[in-house]
Amino acid sequence: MYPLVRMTDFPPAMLDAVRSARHVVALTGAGVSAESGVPTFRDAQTGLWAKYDPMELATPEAFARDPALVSRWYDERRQMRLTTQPNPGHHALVRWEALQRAGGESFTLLTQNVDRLHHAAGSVNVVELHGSLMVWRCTACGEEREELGPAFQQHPPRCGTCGGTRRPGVVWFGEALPGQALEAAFDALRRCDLFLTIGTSAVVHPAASFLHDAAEHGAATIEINRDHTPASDVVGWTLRAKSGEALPAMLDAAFG
Ligand code: BV8
Ligand code: ZN
Repeated sequence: MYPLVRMTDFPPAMLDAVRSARHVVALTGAGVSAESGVPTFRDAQTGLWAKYDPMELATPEAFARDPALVSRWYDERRQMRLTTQPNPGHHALVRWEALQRAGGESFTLLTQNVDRLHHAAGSVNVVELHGSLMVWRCTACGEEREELGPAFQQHPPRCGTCGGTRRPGVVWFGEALPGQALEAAFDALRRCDLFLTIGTSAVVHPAASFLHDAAEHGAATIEINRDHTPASDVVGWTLRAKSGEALPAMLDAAFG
């Protein structure tokens, strides 16, 4: 049986772990952006995309087979993201990072999300494990640009410098995570004394293994998720709640 925590009575030991942590690492997934209106990665696709499996589309093979289709899918997600705002869960993580830094401690935000809502909320030390939907990279010369404008006219878009084909700057299934991101993640995991897994189904690797790495180094572990996940059975505490409610409530209970 896993240690299910209700929002009304946070265990004192859990609040002590939050208060006393010197190196906090928070791993976030699509559930943290859900309350901003961004569909989670595994939510049933809607409309035109209902007949596609995101696991199929988020691959280099899909882009090679039908670059226009995959470019359109990502551009639609990019357009949708431009209409969204960070939610109280994002803002609570910004508050927590500021509290840690004010106390000379550290806070590392490892995100699987590609929507840059953590940046929009004001998080500083963010490690994008799976790249970003808002950045598009030329497959020929490698030029990268953050795209905050209207839908592309052409799918896939062309590089302004060399005319090459541009792709979304995300990490697809079967692609290696950026070396720098992995290095930053492992460095933070080695030092962390409190690890949180928030709004992620905890099935995508290597991010899903970070909880085990942290626990191996003796970190206390907390999950915040609306549903049960494989992580629920191994964490110290699991809050069955929405991150936009649980994070602010937990910080208020711990820090006032
Ligand atoms: C790699 C970008 C090697 C694109 C994504 C070991 C074991 C098994 C498999 C593997 C393994 N190692 C590698 C693999 C293969 C694969 C993998 O993990 N497959 C799994 C699925 C079986 N991994 C890879 O391919 C990785 N690459 O390892 O490369 C390599 C090395 C050298 C050289 C070459 C290769 C690459 C993985 C990255 C893939 N790209 N995204 C895009 O976004 O389109 S992953 C994708 O899934 C998203 O980024 C998403 O963030 C991520 C994880 O999903 P979640 O964030 O968890 O979202 P999900 O919808 O699943 O869950 C949401 C959760 O929130 C749910 O639990 C829900 O209940 C909860 N929730 C909802 N609302 C709320 C909430 N919780 C709280 N509050 C709420 N309001
Ligand atoms: Zn180019």
